[in-house]
Amino acid sequence: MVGSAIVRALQQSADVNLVSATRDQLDLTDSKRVGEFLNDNNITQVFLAAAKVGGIQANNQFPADFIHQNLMIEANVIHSAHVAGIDKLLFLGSSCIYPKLAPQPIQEEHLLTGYLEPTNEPYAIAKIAGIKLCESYNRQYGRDYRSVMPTNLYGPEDNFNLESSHVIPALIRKFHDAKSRDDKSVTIWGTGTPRREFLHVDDMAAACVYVMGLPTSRWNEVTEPMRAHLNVGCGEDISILELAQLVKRVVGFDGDILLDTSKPDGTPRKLLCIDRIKATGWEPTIDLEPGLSATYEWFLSHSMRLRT
Ligand code: GFB
Repeated sequence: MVGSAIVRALQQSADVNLVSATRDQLDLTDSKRVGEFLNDNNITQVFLAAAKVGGIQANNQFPADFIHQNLMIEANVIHSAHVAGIDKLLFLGSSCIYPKLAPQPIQEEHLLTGYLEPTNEPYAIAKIAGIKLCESYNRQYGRDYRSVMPTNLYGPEDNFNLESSHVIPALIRKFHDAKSRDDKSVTIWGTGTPRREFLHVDDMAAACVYVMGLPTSRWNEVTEPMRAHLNVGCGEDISILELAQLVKRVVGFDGDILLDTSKPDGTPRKLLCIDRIKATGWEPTIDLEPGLSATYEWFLSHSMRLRT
């Protein structure tokens, strides 16, 4: 989802020559192939958006896959970029790197100040390792490897599989299916009280291109004193029950919303402080309701392909 959005954003610049590979063409867990790819293609900048990702249940069920695949991808791409002499790289992390009970809104400085949320700790540890890889190649070799920490993302090309998806695609699919079947209710997971912040993936892609383009002096200034990572979010959060009511309205479902409290809530709140990136001049542009409507439109036009 994020990779395609970054490609769409980069395609708007005439002076960018994009080099990309599909998963079938290049397995990022294969260090030899990654090394050859980065070495042989005359690459000057790397956007590392690829990751093994999933919602709360997938993270909880497959912790080994989440930590192993993400560590492999990051270590291979970041190290091989350095070996290939590539000076600029942008690594995408996640807001789950921060402690479960971090003060809200969460500032960049809160990294490694407390325990992580157990449902996604292995994924979060891998993402923290990615930030530290970038920081270490900068310290030891003078590279300019930057990291951005997105809040929960949504939009076109999301995963709509109910077992492995994040909450927004799950709710779009649940309400759409319930409407098609004329069901009386839709069941959502947990207590509905956790709060999440959501950013449309096109805003995230714009932020990635923008951050990659910041002059080094400006990046250093805005990320002081860590010079490691920048949060990217929309600055507002909403409870899961409120989100469900919004998706219900966007999809046009008339029935009730039920709660399955046997499912985990995850972290109680995850709102990023975006003061630092805003100070550089970047702003999100897509509000949640129109963003959800556009994502539902995308789902409708791709629903045959998404029937899994
Ligand atoms: O988006 P989500 O799966 O991930 O769930 P996290 C967010 C909240 O929505 C949780 C609730 O409180 C879920 O219990 N929820 C309600 C649902 N109904 C549903 C549903 O039908 N499906 C899903 N998936 N959730 C993930 C991390 O955490 O966030 C990842 O596990 C990553 O590592 C990602 O960081 C951004 O926000 O809880």
